[in-house]
Amino acid sequence: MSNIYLPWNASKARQRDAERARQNRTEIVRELSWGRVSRRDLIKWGLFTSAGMLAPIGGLNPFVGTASARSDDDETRTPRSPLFGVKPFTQPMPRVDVLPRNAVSSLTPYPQAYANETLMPVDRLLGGGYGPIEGRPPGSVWAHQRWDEFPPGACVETTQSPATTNYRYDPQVASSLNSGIDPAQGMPVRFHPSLPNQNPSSVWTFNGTIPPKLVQARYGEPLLFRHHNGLPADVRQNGGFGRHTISTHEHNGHHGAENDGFTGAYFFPNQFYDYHWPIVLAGRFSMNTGATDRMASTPDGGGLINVPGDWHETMSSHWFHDHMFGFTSQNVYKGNVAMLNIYSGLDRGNEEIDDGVNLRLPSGSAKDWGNLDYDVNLLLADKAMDRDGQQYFDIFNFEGFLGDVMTTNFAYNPYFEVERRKYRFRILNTSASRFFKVALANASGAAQPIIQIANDGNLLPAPVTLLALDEQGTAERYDIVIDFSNYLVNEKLHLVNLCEHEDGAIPAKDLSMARALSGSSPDPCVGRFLEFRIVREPAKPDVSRVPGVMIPNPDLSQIPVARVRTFVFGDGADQKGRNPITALFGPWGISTGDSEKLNADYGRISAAPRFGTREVWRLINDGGNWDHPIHIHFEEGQILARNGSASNVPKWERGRKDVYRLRPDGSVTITMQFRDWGGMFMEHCHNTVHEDNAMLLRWEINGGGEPFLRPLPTPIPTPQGVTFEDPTFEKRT
Ligand SMILES: [Cu+2]
Repeated sequence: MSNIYLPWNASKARQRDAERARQNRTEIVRELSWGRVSRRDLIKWGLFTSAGMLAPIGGLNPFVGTASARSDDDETRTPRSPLFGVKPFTQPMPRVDVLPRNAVSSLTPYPQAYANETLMPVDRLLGGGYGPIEGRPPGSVWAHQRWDEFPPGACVETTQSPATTNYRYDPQVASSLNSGIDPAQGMPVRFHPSLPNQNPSSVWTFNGTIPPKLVQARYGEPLLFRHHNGLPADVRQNGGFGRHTISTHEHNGHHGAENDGFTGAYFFPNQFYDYHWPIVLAGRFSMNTGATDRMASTPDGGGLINVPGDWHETMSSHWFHDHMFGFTSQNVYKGNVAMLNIYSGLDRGNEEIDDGVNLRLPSGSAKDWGNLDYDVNLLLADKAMDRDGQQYFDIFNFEGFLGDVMTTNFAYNPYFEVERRKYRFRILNTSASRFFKVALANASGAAQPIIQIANDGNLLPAPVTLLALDEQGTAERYDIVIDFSNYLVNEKLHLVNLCEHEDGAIPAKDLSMARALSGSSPDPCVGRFLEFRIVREPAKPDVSRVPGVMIPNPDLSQIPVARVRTFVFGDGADQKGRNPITALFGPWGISTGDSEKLNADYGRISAAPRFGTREVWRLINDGGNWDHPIHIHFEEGQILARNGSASNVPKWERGRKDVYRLRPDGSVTITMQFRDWGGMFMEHCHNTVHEDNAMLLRWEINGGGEPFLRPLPTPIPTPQGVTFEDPTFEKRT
C-alpha cells in the first residue's frame, strides 16, 4: 500500500470518495468503541480479511444500509487534515505543565496499603448499584508492597478528564524562558491558536488540559500518584474513539506490579487508583544496602542523602500513559500521556552544585534540584484531524496508525526561543505507530551536531555526538544536548524529521537532510517540525557540563544467567479475553520460540523468571516488512547483541534500555534482572496498534511464596468491584 494520506493535489472526486470512506470507518470505530459491534461482526460482514486488514470494499457502511460495491484503492487512504491556512512556526511551543507535588495529608481519603473498598453509588450507565471508590483490585495480592517501609513523602493528584481550558498552567520557568507565553492566559485545548478548539470528547488528558503534564520525583522520596477517572460514564461520549476505562503505566517504573498499570487492572469513571511509586534504585535490597556509596544518592537541601541500591541503575527520563487492554492506542493518542523526570545525586537538575557526584547537566541553578530553565521535555506525536479540525483516530489499519500533522507538546510545528548556551531536551516519541529520526539543521540546511546523553530512562556510559539520531520508536526517549553557543543571536535552527513512512508497520526510508528539507516527501510529517530561535545571550554564564563519563553499566560479570528465553514477534495470533468487543483475531502475535503464536490473553502467564535471578531474553522479529519497538516492563535491560553480535550494537544503545527496536528481520539479545519487587508484568510491542492487536503477553516474577504469591490471580474489574480468576500457563514458564 502506498502512503495512507492522499496528496493535496488529488482530484476532488478522489478526495470526496476518500472522505466518505473515512467517515464510514469513523462510524465503525465508534460502534466498536461503544461496544455495539464486535470484531466478530466486522469479519462476518466482510469488512476485514482473515488477515485482519480492512477489506478492499468501497464506501461500505453497515449502519445505515448504503453499501455500494465499488472497489477503489484510494478509499483506504485518508484526506489530509485541514490546517485552515495555518503556517508552520507561527506559535510558541508551550513547555510542559508541572503537576503540583503536595503533602500526602492533602489526600482525602488518606491512602492505604490495601485498596480502599468504601462503597459509593455506581452510575446507572455502568450497571448501577454500589461499587468501591478505588478501582485497585482488593486484598493482599494487590496491596502496595513494602508500604510501611516506603511511606509516601509527597503526592500528585490528577484527574483524567475531557478537554477543557487550562487556567492553572505552571511551567515552573519564567515567561522569558517559555517563548513569552503568559501562563495566566487561559490555554484552550487546540493544536494552534488559529485551529479549532478541541471538543471535550475529542481529547482526554490529565486534568483535561494542555500542555502535557510533567511530574518531578527524586530517589528516596516515595510518591503517591492518585489518579481519578473523570471520564464520562456514558461510553458513547467519546467522540468516536477512546475507552473510558483506564490503567496507568509508569513506563519502566521499578515498582511492585500493583503500581505498574497492568493492562487488566483498569478502573472506571468516578473511581480513583492509588499508584505507589517508591522510586528506588534497582538492587535496593541486595546491593549497597547500608547506603554507604555517595554515588547512590538523592538531592536534598543543597547536599546529598545516600540511598541504598546500585547507582549504575539510576534512571532519569520516564513517562506514564494508559495501558487499557485493547484500547491503549486510542487512549494514549487521545491524550493519556505525561512525563516523569526522576532526579538523583548524579542527575539532580542543578548545573551549579559541584560536589563530585553531580554531573551538572544543563538545567539551571535557582532551585536545589529539578530546575527546568534549560532542561526541556519534548513530547512528539503525529496527529490527524477530521473535516472540522477535531482530533480523529482510525484503527482500520492494523499495521499502525499514522497522523499527518506533526506536533510537539501538542502544538503544531511551533517555535521555541532559546538563549545562546547549552540546553538539554528530553525527546519522547508518543505516537501510536510512527518512528521518528531527528536531526538538527542550520539556516542553510546543513546537519548540525547533537550530543545524545541518554537512551530511554538512562544516561549513557558516555555521550555520543551525532549528525542525526537513530530511528526512535514509540515510547523511546532520547535525551540530547544542543549547544547554541556555537551559533549567533538571531540565528534560527530546526529539528527535522528524516524518517518517511508509507504505512504504520515500518519506516519506509530514512532520508538525507537535503531530501527531507526539499519538501518532496509524500509523508507530511517529514521535514522541519520545531524551530529554535536564538533570542539572546545567556542570562548567566553557562556553567553546565556534558562529562565524558556519565553512568557506566552495572557489572553483571559475577551474576549467573539462570535461563535463556526466546520470544518471536510476528503475526497470526488471536486476541483473547472475556471482552467480546476486543476479542477475536490478532492479527499480530508473540510466540515463545517453539510453539505457535500465543494468543494475547492477560490471564495467561507466558514466562515466570525466579525472583532474584538474571536471565537472557532473545527477541526475534520474524518478518522483513515490519519493525517492532518491544517494551519489557519492570527493570532496565542491557543489549548484549544485535543479530547475534555485540559489535552490531551502536554506541548509543550501549547503556541500559527499556524499549528494543528489533528492526526488519532483526533480533536483539538482552539481559535483565528480576529484583526487589514481584507480581505480574507485561512484554509487548509499543506500536500501540500492534499491542492492541495481540502483540502483548504477561510474565510474572515467581517468588515461590509470600509476598509474591504464585500463581497470582487475574483481576476481573467491574464497576461494582473486582473479582479474580486463576491464571493459565504457557507450558514452560
Ligand atoms: Cu509491533
